[in-house]
Amino acid sequence: MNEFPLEMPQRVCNIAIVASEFNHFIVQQLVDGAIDALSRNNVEEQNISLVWVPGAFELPLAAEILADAGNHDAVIALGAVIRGGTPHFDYVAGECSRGIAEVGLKHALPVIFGVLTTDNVDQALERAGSGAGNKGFDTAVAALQMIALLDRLSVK
Ligand code: INI
Repeated sequence: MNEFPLEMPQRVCNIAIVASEFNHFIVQQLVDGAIDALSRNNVEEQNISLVWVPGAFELPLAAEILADAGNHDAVIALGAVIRGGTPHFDYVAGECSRGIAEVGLKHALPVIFGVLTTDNVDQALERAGSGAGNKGFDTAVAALQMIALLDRLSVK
């Protein structure tokens, strides 16, 4: 049996983070968590690009541009869509997740979905806490694991 367990990459990785300004006080914590996870796994700041967009709806377009540029090993999309905050929650959250998935499949690149979709601010804050309770941290780990996997599967 050929098994491919989750591993970390054994090379220099270039990572792009796209983050939405909407609900900035939550998203900044996700960004901090992602950068923390990257630096704990030997990704240097000079190899991280951080791009801000107005809201989660704009994340797929920015992710597409970064993926198309071809100089990043993964794109991490971070945002917070809160149901209580908008009557068009379903449109924003739905289009965002669909678009992010589409970019990843189009480019065969890890494009990681780190967008919180919650009923209220308290739930979002719970998932943007420190360490393991931070979705940004988790998504950065997932990005690195996917880079290592794609390296081994030789699909890039
Ligand atoms: N964008 C978010 O990232 N989160 C939200 O909760 C949100 N709400 O509540 O509306 C939101 N709206 C803005 C949207 O993402 C776009 O920026 C806007 O519609 C312009 O295209």
